[in-house]
Amino acid sequence: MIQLYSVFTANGQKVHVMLEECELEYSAMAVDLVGGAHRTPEFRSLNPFARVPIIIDEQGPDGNPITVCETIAILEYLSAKTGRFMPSSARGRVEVAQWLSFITSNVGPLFRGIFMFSNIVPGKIQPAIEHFQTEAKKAFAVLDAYLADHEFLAANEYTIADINAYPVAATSSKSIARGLEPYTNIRRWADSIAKRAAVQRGMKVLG
Ligand SMILES: N[C@@H](CCC(=O)N[C@@H](CS)C(=O)NCC(=O)O)C(=O)O
Repeated sequence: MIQLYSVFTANGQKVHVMLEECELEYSAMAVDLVGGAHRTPEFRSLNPFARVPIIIDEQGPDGNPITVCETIAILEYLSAKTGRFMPSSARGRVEVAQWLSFITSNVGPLFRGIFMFSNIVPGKIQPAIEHFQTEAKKAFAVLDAYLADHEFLAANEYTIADINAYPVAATSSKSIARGLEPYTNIRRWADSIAKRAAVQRGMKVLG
């Protein structure tokens, strides 16, 4: 059994979709970020950076429980545990690593910037919001150009790179004007992923 601590956001959805895709047994617990539940000493003992999602797998690689935080680490861990959603070729695995990094290191923080300056930082600093929106659109243009002649992000197959990117396209994109409307290739890719039953279930977890 896997214990999941998470929230109904794109970062959470990446892990929720992966758990559903891998058909793993898990129990989901919503963490009250607004109330500060992630800043308690108990929570920091799981993730010192005080962020979700986190999983605790009772059956870790050595048979003992393991705690995993950071979405990329969780996706890679579950992929290795189940032997799924990772290309068999070394070249394909490099492509997966590149797209995991591009989405999580570059695109995710841009949407976090939009969220923080729109909702958390006092004063609604419009130039900051516009800066992050402009940069997020540039990143989507890169993704869109790539998907013009690729069915999936890596190795011509559905992998954790797609699972990591899909919730950003489906959920985070709502915070830029016109959402995914200008990005026809991202829409084609996202529409095909949205048809998967596991994705449909995962996207609703904790919603
Ligand atoms: N790099 C982290 C980012 C996770 C993250 O930003 N989580 C947000 C929720 S989507 C969070 O826990 N925010 C709490 C806070 O910033 O205080 C990952 O990939 O898991």
